[in-house]
Amino acid sequence: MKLIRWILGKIIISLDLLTRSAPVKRDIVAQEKINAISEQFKLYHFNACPFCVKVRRYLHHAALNIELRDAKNNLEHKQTLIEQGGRHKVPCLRIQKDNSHVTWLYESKDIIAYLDEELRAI
Ligand SMILES: N[C@@H](CCC(=O)N[C@@H](CS)C(=O)NCC(=O)O)C(=O)O
Repeated sequence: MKLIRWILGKIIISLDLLTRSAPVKRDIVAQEKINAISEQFKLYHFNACPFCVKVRRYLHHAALNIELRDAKNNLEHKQTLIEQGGRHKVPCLRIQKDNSHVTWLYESKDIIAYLDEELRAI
């Protein structure tokens, strides 16, 4: 079972890398603005989780440079996600705007919709 999961994980990661679309191109000023906004977000993920792949593909295409935090192999990130997010479930987006309180957003579909809305509002 573990081996099958490992093989499936490798297939998912390879397919993702082989079929990624090119990132959108922005002028430097616009991209720097997006980079600054991206610092408000951290994506807790597992490398081979298909839902995480979906979100990472979106980030790649939208050229959103959001820090990825491995919540499987990095025990500190795993613990933080469980204690502060409330569940050891990925993907999960940690949102902290202007030193305000932290929000944890689960569900790949909701994360993409939220970030899309953020981009639209810029
Ligand atoms: N509907 C969720 C599914 C996420 C999901 O099932 N993630 C798995 C890893 S691939 C997970 O974290 N499972 C642990 C759990 O559900 O507690 C989404 O689209 O984000």
